[in-house]
Amino acid sequence: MSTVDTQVAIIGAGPAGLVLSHLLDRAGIACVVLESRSRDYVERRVRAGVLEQGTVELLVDIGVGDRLRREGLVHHGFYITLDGRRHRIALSDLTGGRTITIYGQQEVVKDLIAARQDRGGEIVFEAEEVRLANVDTPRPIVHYRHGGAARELRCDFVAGCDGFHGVSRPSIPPGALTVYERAYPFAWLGILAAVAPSTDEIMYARHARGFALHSMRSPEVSRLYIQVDPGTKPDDWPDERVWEELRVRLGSGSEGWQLHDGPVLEKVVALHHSFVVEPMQHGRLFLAGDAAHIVPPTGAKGLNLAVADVRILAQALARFYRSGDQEGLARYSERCLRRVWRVQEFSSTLSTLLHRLPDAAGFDDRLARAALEWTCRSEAAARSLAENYVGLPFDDL
Ligand code: FAS
Ligand code: PHB
Repeated sequence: MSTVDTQVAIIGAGPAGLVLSHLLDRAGIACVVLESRSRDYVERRVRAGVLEQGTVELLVDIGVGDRLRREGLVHHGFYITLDGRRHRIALSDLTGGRTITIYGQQEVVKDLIAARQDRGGEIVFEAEEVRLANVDTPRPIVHYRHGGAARELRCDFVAGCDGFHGVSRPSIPPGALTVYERAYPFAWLGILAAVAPSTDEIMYARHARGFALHSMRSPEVSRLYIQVDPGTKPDDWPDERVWEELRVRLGSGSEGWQLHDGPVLEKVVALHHSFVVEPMQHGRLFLAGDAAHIVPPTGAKGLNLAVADVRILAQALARFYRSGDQEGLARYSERCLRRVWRVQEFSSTLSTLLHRLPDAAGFDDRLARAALEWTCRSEAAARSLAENYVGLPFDDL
């Protein structure tokens, strides 16, 4: 049995765990990241694509922003198409110049891992059978297997950054957590396509046949989604059927706009789910990111919320190691949850407004249409949408 001592054990090398490792390193706090998958797997996993202004500023600040600055697509607005008519939400004009940046999550993860390794940081990939122990004592232990051998990581704190399906949250006694969740009666079928985006900014569409979204990853690669039933399998939708549905819902051919199709590189189905656990801490175990909360992807918030959590956690840990002051740690959950519920409310409302609801011709559908029309007409309503979409400044909440 090999035993290693550190200050903070970080479970998971997703955006939350990796950003935390950089922030702790900068504060002179020792940490080890344990990741169950291979480096290649986590660097290829296609997920988020929209970075809030605050997330970009933080990534630049920790010294992993060079490629992001070079290759990220900065957007000053996005479109909402309502039954074929396009409206632009002028994000920067409505928020005093704030922007979003399109840059794939896997690119962020690649940059974070490369920089961490360049700075001699320790990331253990393919760590198997990770198990947490003694998290309600001053010296938690993380047991795991690596290279066929049993290992122990002894630490002061554990950061549970292992996503929704990780081991951290389930290691907390059920009675100690309150779970809030909501399932949505729709899902997204998402494609990655080797074709130049047909729009200069992200385009959301509310259509009688259901939601559609045109996003991108680069000047050569498009990312598109359509609303489907939750039980849908990727093979239920042959490529041509996906493109045909996208053309209809996005209004290709109207207002002189055409959607260009191309080879489909990847096809996934993503469920819509809202989930929050309170508190986000148990003893010396602190949950961050998807390990503590899931938001429906409509607001493009998941990755950004994970970064906001670990920023607060790093500040609290730095304060503790600097002066022994535990107040930041004691208030970690409360501070994170203020932003988590703001983002949950925003993402849940946007999902309901933009998707075709089961009672498609009913009262709720009419309400959603009216709310969306108002957002496209009222500057005050558009400003509220824009402020939430670009991301509220970290210290505003
Ligand atoms: P992650 O899930 O990214 O990372 C957790 C890590 O822990 C993983 O690498 C996992 O392998 C590892 N792990 C799990 N169990 C472990 C164990 N037992 N031991 C060790 N390691 C373990 N968000 C957006 O903002 N915009 C989007 O467009 C968007 N699109 C999405 C599309 C899809 C299909 C999905 C699933 C999510 C999407 N999200 C999007 C949300 C997504 O970006 C998450 O919010 C984000 O990955 C959260 O980051 P982490 O909390 O770091 O969790
Ligand atoms: C994406 O680019 O994957 C994306 C963009 C906007 C969203 C969700 C996902 O709301």
